[in-house]
Amino acid sequence: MEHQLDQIDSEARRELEASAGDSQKLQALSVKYLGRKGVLTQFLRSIASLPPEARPGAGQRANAIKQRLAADLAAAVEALAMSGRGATPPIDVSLPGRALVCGALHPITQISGEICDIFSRLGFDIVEGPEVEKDYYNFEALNIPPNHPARDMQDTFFVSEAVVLRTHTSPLQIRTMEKQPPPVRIIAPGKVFRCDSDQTHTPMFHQVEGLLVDENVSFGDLKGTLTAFVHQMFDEQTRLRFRPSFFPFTEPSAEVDILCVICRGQGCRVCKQTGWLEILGSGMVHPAVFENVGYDATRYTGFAFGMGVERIAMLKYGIDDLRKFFENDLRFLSQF
Ligand code: 2NM
Repeated sequence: MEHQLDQIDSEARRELEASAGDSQKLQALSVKYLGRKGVLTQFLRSIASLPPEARPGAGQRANAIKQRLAADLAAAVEALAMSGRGATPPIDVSLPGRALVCGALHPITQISGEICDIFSRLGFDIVEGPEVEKDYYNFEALNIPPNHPARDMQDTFFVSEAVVLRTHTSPLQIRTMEKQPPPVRIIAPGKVFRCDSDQTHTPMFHQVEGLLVDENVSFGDLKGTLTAFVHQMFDEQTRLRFRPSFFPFTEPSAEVDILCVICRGQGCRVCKQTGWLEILGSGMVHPAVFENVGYDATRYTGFAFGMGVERIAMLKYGIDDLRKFFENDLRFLSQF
């Protein structure tokens, strides 16, 4: 019995020495001696059939051999791994690095920034303010009467009777005029909210509105400023037209159309066969608005305008579905 253990021990050590540089051989050795059907495991099992007085000695001896072999095997595997030749393949320093996945600005943020940059260069300051507004700033001060359709529960998110989610960024123009005397040249970008949701409307979208007030500001200044904007935003050749319109806060009012970017004026589905695309609303600030903020309407005049950022982005990039901006599909977003 003792002789058999000695043989197992010396054989195992001889094999370990021969396998030291090879992780597969070391693994096989571990199975051969220590595995469930391994040599030592089976020897330990066979002890039960020895005469009782022989069992303790044989058991102790076999366990000691087993433990030493396990420790030596572990040490050999560790040494191999440290040498870089083991189970872990050596590092290939010539492999190209992995590119970092880099975030980017959302296309709506980019376009909103581009619009603001154009007006900044024309001398406008950027102002921001609350998305939750008093009814006064969102409607009343802007000359929107209590029975106006824009005030309908259907279109406006009410927080309480006198507080709403702003439906445009014009409240910022009122807040700015309340705080400072003319001249005023500001641009107000931000989120706005309307109780509306279908193919072409989302309950939240982005607007940029602008306001310029001074002495002797004319409709010609409005036309020149917005023409300069359109030529920088689209391209220098873009044709545009001013079409009479109506807003409660401006008089006279005009909407600006550009020649359809899809059909170049021939008439198509996108421009509904008109050859033109509406891109913004504008007008000369209504004297009633000046009165509400304490400006002298006999001394000052001004123009204002507003545009939807999603709409500008769709026209500029030829995107046909507004909802793409809100789905956060990186395959779409990373194109910009
Ligand atoms: C528009 C169109 C026309 C506008 C007017 C004002 C204010 F405060 F001066 F009265 N802010 N924004 C305005 C005028 C907005 O958006 C389509």
